[in-house]
Amino acid sequence: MSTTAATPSTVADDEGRAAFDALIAADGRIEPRDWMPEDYRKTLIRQVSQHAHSEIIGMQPEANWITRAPSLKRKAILMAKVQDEAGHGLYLYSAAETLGATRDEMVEALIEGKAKYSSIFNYPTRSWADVGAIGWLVDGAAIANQVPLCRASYAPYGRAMVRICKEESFHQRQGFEILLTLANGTPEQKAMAQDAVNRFYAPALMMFGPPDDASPNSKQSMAWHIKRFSNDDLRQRFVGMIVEQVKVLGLTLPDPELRYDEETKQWIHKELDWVEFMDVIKGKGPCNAQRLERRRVAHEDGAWVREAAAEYARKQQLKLAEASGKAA
Ligand code: FAQ
Repeated sequence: MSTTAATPSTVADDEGRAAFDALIAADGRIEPRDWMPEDYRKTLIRQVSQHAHSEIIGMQPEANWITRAPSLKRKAILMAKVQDEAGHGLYLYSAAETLGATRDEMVEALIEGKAKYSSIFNYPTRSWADVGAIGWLVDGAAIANQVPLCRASYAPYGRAMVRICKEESFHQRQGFEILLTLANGTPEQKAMAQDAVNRFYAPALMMFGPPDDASPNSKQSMAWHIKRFSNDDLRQRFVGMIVEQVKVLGLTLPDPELRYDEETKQWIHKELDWVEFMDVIKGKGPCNAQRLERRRVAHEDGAWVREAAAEYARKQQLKLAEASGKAA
C-alpha cells in the first residue's frame, strides 16, 4: 500500500467529497458553488438540459392548434400554456448554466440533433382533442415525474421544479377539461376525444423512460437523490392516477390488459413498444425532423434579437464604465 502524502489538490478533493457524501446522506442540498463529483455535474447537465430542450420542443405540437382553437377563450388559454412551456425551458437552461454548461452549447447541441428531448413531442397533433390529451396525459405524466424532482439534491433544479409543477397542474386541468367538454358533446366530438386518448396513451407511458432493468442511469441518479423513484415506479403511479380519471371522462384507456394485481400491488399494463421508443429517441420518430427544422428556423429568425440584446448590454456596460470613471 502506498504511503505517499496526498497532494494539496487531492486533499481538497477528499474534503469536498466527504462534505458532498455527508450532505447527500443527510438528504441535504448541493448549491452551485459546493464541491461536487464531476460525474454528478455531468449527469445533471445531461438531465436538466434534456428537460429544458423538451419544454422548448414541446411548445410545437400544441402551438400547431393555436390558430385553430375553437373559441377566443380556448385560444387565449392555449397561448398562455405554450408560453408557460417556454418559461420552463428558460428556468431549466438557467439551472444547467449554474453547472457550467453555456446556453450556446446547449442550444447548438439541440439544433444539431445531438441532444435528446422527450420522445412524446415527436408525435403529431392531428385534432383539437389532441390538445386535451396532451394536457391530461402528457402534462399529467410530467407532473408524476417532476413532483419528486422538486426534492432533487441539486438545489437550483429542485427550486425550478417547484414553480414548473404548479404551472403543469393548471395545464393538466385545462387538458382534462377540454376532453371532458368533448366527451360530453356530440358523438363525433366524443369519438375525437377517444381517438386522441388512444394515440397518446402508450407514448405518454413511455415518457418515464425505459424499464428499470434497461435504464443505465437510474441507479446512480437515485443514489445521488437526483431521481427519487425509478422509471417503472413512476409509470405505475401515473397509471394508477389516470385509470380513475378516465372514468370521470367517460372514456376508456386503449389497454384491454390493464388490471391491478393485488398480490404484487402493481398495475399490469400492456407491453409498450420499446423498439418504437428507441427509434423515436434516435431521431426516427414521426415528427423528429419537422420539430428540429422548426427549432432551427426559429433560432435563425431570432438572431437579430440576440444581436440587439448583446449590443444593448455592451452599451450599458460602456455607460457604466464611463460613469464610474467620472465618479473616480
Ligand atoms: N425521451 O437511464 P435512463 C414535459 C433517454 S417535460 C427521450 O432511464 P434517466 C412538459 C435518457 O435520456 C418532459 N429520451 O435515463 C411539457 C437516456 O439517454 P442518455 C420531459 C429518453 O435520465 C408538457 C436513455 O434514454 N421531462 O413534458 C426518454 O435516468 C407539455 C436511458 O434512460 C423530463 O425531462 C424519453 N421519454 O431517466 C412540455 C423530466 N426516457 O442521456 C410541453 C426530467 C429516457 O443516457 C408540453 N428527466 N430517455 O443518452 C427525467 O426524469 C429523466 O431524465 C428521464 C430518463 C426519466 C426522462
